[in-house]
Amino acid sequence: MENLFDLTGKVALVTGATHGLGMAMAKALAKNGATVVVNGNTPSKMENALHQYAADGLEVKGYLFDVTDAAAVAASIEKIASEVGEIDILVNNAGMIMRVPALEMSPEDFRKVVDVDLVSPFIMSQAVAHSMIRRGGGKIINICSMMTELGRDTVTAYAAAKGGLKMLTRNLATEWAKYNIQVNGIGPGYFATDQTAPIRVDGHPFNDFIINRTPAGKWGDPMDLGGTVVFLASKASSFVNGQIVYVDGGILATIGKPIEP
Ligand code: GCO
Ligand code: CA
Repeated sequence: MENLFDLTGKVALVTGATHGLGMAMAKALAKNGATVVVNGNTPSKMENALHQYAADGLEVKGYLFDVTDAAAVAASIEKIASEVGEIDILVNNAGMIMRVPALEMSPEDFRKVVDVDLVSPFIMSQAVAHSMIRRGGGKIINICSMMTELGRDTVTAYAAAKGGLKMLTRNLATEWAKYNIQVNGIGPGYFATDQTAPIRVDGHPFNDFIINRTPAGKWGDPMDLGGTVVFLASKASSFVNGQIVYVDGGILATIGKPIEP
């Protein structure tokens, strides 16, 4: 029987994949046969990341560029096409968060978060779409968040951007389905990464809150995203379009439970 999840012969680009969830997803795609291109923005982080991939026996290619810079993106996509191959799978993972009360947040900071978390997935998607259309299809996967559906104190800009990313996903799916491009999203719950390190420390009220709020009773392991990203990147999902798959240990299914005294 045909393996619907096999990614052999496909080129996948994962943005912001020098660490954290991006790295875990890039590894999952590589382990399932894809040729993986890793994007980052900091040379030292990229160097360190390439060592980590190699330590796992994975040969990935690293490209440094700023995903918010449309000209840099266009040039890099062209360079990747000639050096590695045209992109079949794009994972828009690069993101940023600022935890600032809404009353104190400057418009400049708000714009910065929206630029990285929402505008850049648009720039990236548009940059790969032309070649996907020419070659008969492709896969775009936008990394959303619990904040795509839920609010939380201090993350106004992030929530606004991640909510917008859901509708970017649906609208690109609407416009590009006819080209056999599937545009879907993954909404990770709370994962043990650098981004959540400041709020994950033992004894921090937020740490207890998340564990209590998550039916699975724990922070996610980045590798828990592997199956979903491979599914959405593969033939297995060829009629799945415009969906956000939440990988959250059950958070969105529940109102939560009382805190035990
Ligand atoms: C926060 C967290 C979240 C997570 C994740 C949740 O401050 O609440 O950092 O934003 O990073 O996106 O899905
Ligand atoms: Ca190919």
